[in-house]
Amino acid sequence: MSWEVPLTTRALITGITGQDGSYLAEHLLEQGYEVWGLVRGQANPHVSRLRKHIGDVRLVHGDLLDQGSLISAVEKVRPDEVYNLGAISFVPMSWQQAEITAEVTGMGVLRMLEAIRVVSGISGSRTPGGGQIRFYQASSSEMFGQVRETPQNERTPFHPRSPYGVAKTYGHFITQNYRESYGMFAVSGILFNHESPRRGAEFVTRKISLGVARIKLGLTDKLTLGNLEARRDWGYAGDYVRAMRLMLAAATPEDYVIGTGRTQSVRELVELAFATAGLDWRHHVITDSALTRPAEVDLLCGDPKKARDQLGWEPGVTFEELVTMMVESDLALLSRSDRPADEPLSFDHW
Ligand code: NAP
Ligand code: G4F
Repeated sequence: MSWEVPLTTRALITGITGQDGSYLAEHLLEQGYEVWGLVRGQANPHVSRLRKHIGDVRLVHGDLLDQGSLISAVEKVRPDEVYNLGAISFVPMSWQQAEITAEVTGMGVLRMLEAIRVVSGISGSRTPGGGQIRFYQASSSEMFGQVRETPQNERTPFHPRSPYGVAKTYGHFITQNYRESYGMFAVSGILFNHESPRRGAEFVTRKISLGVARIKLGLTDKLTLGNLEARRDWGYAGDYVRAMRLMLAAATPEDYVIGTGRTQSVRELVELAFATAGLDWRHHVITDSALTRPAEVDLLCGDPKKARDQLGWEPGVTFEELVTMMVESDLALLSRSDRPADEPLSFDHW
C-alpha cells in the first residue's frame, strides 16, 4: 500500500492585520496553505478584527523594527514562503514621520531578508539554490512618482515623490540585490492602488465611500477632500493578492507590475461614488488645501502585460464595480443597529 505524504505549503505574512494581509491569508488558506501571520505589540487591537474574519491563521510575534524578533519568527515557523506586506503605508504620514517610515517600510525589508538569509544558512556570495524560502516584497507604484512614461511597466525608471516612495524604492532594490547576491528567490510586486471594503478609512477611496454613506444616512452633510485632479489606477485588493502567490509559484524569480491599465481622477471617483447612492457630489464635497501633499504623484497607470503573459493574471473587478462594492458595503455597515464599536473613524484632518 502506498502512502502519500500530504504536502502543505507554509506561508508567513507580515502585515497580516492590514487590508492585503487579510485577503492574502484567505486566498492562501483556500489554496490549502498553512498560514502564519506576524503580529506586533502585546495587545494589538487589529488582531481581534482579523480573528473575526479568519479563524485559521496562526500568529507569531515580531516587529519589522526588531531584527532578533524576525529571526525568531522565521526559525519558529520555518516557512516555505514569506510575504512582506508590513509597512507604514499611508503616504501623508510619511512626511510627518519620515524616519520611522524609512525604518519600517525600507529597512524592515532588509531585516526580513536578513532573517531568511541567517535561518537558511546562506553566507558569503551566491549559494546554490539560494535557500528554500521564497520571498515576496510589497513594492509600490508610488516608486514611479513623477512618471517618466505612461503606462508604467517593469522598465519605467523610478522618481519617488514622498518619504514613503523613497523607502519603498530602497525595499525594492534591496530585494533585487539579495536575489542577485545570494541567488535567493526574492521578488517584488509593483502594485498599483488596490482597494476594498476593508481599506483603511484614511485612504481616499474609503474616505469617500464612508463619507457618501454618512451623508446618505443623514449623519453629516459634507466631505472634505484635497487634490481632486490626481489620477490613480484603482483595482480590487482581492484580485491583487492572487498575483502575489502566482509570483512566488513562478519558475523564475522576477518582478511584475500589477494594475488594471485604466486611470481615473479623484473627481471621477467622487462623482461615481455619490451617484451610486443617488447623490449629487457638488452639494456635499468641499476641498481644503491643507489636505494637499508637499509633492504629489499626479498620474499613475499600470501596464500589467508581463503579469498577464507570464503569470496568466487578470484583474476581475472593474473600477465601477469596486466603487459600487465599497459604497454599498459602507451603507450596510453604517445602517446596522449593532454598529461595531470599532467603526472606522472619520479622517477630515488627512
Ligand atoms: P495596511 O492596511 O496599511 O497594512 C499595513 C500592515 O503593516 C498592518 O498589518 C500593520 O500592522 C503592519 N505594520 C506596521 N508597522 C509594522 C511593524 N513595525 N512591524 C510589523 N508590521 C507592521 O496596508 P495594505 O494596504 O494592506 O498594503 C500592504 C502592503 O502593500 C504595504 O507594504 C503597502 O505599502 C503595500 N502597497 C499597498 C498598496 C495598496 O494600494 N493597498 C499598493 C502598493 C503597495 P499593525 O496591525 O501592527 O498596525
Ligand atoms: O488613497 P491615497 O491616500 O493613496 P496613495 O497616496 O495613492 O497611496 C496608496 O497607493 C500606493 C500605490 O500607488 C500605495 F503604495 C500606498 O501604500 C497607498 O496604499 O491617495 C490617492 C490620491 C492622492 O493623489 C491624494 O492626493 O487621492 C488624493 N486625495 C485627494 N483628497 C486624497 C484626499 N487622499 C487622501 N488620503 N485623503 C484625501 O482627503
